[in-house]
Amino acid sequence: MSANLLAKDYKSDVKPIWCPRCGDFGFLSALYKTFEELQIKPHETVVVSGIGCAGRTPAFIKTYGFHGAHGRLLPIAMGIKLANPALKVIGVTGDGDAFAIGMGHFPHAIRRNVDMLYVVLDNSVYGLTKGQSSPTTPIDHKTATNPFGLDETPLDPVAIAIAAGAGFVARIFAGNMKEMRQILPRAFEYKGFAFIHALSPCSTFYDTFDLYQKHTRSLPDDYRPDNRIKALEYGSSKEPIYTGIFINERRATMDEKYDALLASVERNDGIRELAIKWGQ
Ligand SMILES: Cc1ncc(C[n+]2csc(CCOP(=O)(O)OP(=O)(O)O)c2C)c(N)n1
Ligand code: SF4
Repeated sequence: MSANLLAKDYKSDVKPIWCPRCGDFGFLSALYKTFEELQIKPHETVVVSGIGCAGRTPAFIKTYGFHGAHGRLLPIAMGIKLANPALKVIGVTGDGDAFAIGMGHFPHAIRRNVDMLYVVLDNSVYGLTKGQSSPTTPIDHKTATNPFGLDETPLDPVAIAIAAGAGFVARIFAGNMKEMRQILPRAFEYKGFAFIHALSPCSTFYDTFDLYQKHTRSLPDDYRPDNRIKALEYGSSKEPIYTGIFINERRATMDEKYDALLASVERNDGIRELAIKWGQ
């Protein structure tokens, strides 16, 4: 690879096998361009995933990659970060993987503030297994597993991340390249757990492209990402569905806390002083 890497240099030899017009293409393209913009070093980067169509992402990128077990992206990412804190860790997976089988890990990765970027490509169904309902499927939507419509209330991933205390929370739409190009570099540069809820339509089993095109709107220009109540209000709005950065606040990361803990053990000051120092 040359010194100045281009977006195409980050493409692996494996061609995406997603369906035509799958939203995941738009996100992947924005990711390659962000890698070029930030000159991300492939040998210092690991893309981790769970299982699903979105979970295939690591195969298409020329960095280190880990296609993990269903729902276990976050523990794997945390292990990678603990083993080598110098690595840039990026998790990419689907809403079923993240918010059904893998949901138990989400608030705890936030609490630990694992220094990583976590992107959930949300198409509101299980794409790989042919369109069954997921935790973000809208109520009444008919799927293979709910032929008479769904009677469960969908989860709101942005609201959950904000309420759990995530330091960086954003939403993007895979059909809005300009905004993805603005938000992705900010998420990459954030130190701590950065969560991106990516609206990424499944063109085969639930094509929401026109719906999102019509109902998404960027946060107002005077929006400031430092107020959790405002973030909840905008983040959980259904009409319009806001895209942008809801929260951007610096907090001590898992590796910083562990470093401080080790130093404290050496000095013998105990955990209580550390908790006061972290303001928790
Ligand atoms: C332990 C386990 N249970 C179930 C499955 C079957 N399975 C594969 S992918 C998937 C869900 C995929 O949906 P999502 O995470 O939303 O990703 P998408 O395919 O829509 O991108 C399921 C249930 C599996 N692979 N492993
Ligand atoms: S099934 Fe849906 S999510 Fe999977 S590749 Fe096709 S369009 Fe994309």
